[in-house]
Amino acid sequence: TGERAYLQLCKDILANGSGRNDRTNTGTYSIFGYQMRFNLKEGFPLLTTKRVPFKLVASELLWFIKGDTNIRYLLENNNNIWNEWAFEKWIKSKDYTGPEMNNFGIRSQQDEAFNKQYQEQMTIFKEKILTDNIFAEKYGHLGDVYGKQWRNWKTSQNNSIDQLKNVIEQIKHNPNSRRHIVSAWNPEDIPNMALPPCHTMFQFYVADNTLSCQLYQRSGDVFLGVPFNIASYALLTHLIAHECGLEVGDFVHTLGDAHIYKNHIEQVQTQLERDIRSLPTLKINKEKQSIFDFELSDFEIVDYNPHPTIKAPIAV
Ligand code: DHF
Ligand code: TMP
Repeated sequence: TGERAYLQLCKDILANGSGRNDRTNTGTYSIFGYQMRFNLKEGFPLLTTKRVPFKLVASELLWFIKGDTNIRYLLENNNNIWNEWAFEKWIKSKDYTGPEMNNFGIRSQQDEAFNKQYQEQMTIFKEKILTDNIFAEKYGHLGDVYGKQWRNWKTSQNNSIDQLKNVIEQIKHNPNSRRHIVSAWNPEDIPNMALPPCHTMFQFYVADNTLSCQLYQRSGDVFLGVPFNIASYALLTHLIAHECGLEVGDFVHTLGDAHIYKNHIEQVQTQLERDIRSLPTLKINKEKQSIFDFELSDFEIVDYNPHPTIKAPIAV
């Protein structure tokens, strides 16, 4: 199964990864270039060797599909996975007057007194995003990230391109095309993104009435981010196949810099000791057709009995 490939990736990094410093100053072990294949017919690829929170994966994907780039929608769905990157823009702005928060990611892990202050400021920030429209408009945005590029890529002629809608039309009407591509990597817009896209571009492929998808991910946090990315693109492939009347095929996951952060090593070792369980199944509300109409309540994961959650700090 694909999960075996994921665990093998972890083993390969631990055995052969180069120790290198990184932007976040956490330190990683990393390898360059890796490919995993998940046959979506075998089941839905949520890892079973630790619990992966499907609701958070699904609400983040719906947020991309809506073309939204403001964390307010995520917070409304109790999804906190992008908070740090909006918070960072807030504390660096001239409107922020609270205690100094530089390098909060690293410091909150090392200094308990600082962590308490950070948690307080984060709570205030989240509350303001949820309740203050003007504040949310100003400080909830992450810049021109995924949703913007997928749905509303700005051209030099001041038009916009809906890459996701176009690719679905092409899959329906020109399935043999070798150009079913969506790119989030927009060099002109990189400077105003909170984080340059990690899942950079993806391609679809139709054969024998079956839809496959390949993702190129330039940078993969193998313990925290990658399990989400696998589940997210598997869900996207299911949704597009559903709309186009196709079966699901493979999800092919190609990674550039595949790394394990040095403060995730124990967690990975714990996970590697666990046995793989049978995969869950995804159920999609059959009343709905278009990928643009789905809501969180239209998906359900059944028969998911994973090993317990393993917590780890995220590198900011
Ligand atoms: N930065 C880094 N360093 N790694 C990432 O994976 C990452 N991912 C981002 C944004 N920036 C990033 C967006 N995706 C989690 C998972 C995915 C994600 C961000 C965060 C995460 O923390 N997952 C936890 C559960 C979180 C929760 O329950 O709120 C996990 O255990 O899977
Ligand atoms: P970087 O921009 O310096 O590569 O840092 C981004 C980090 O976030 C890196 O550890 C990869 C990780 N990441 C994922 O693994 N998956 C994701 O979906 C996102 C947004 C980030």
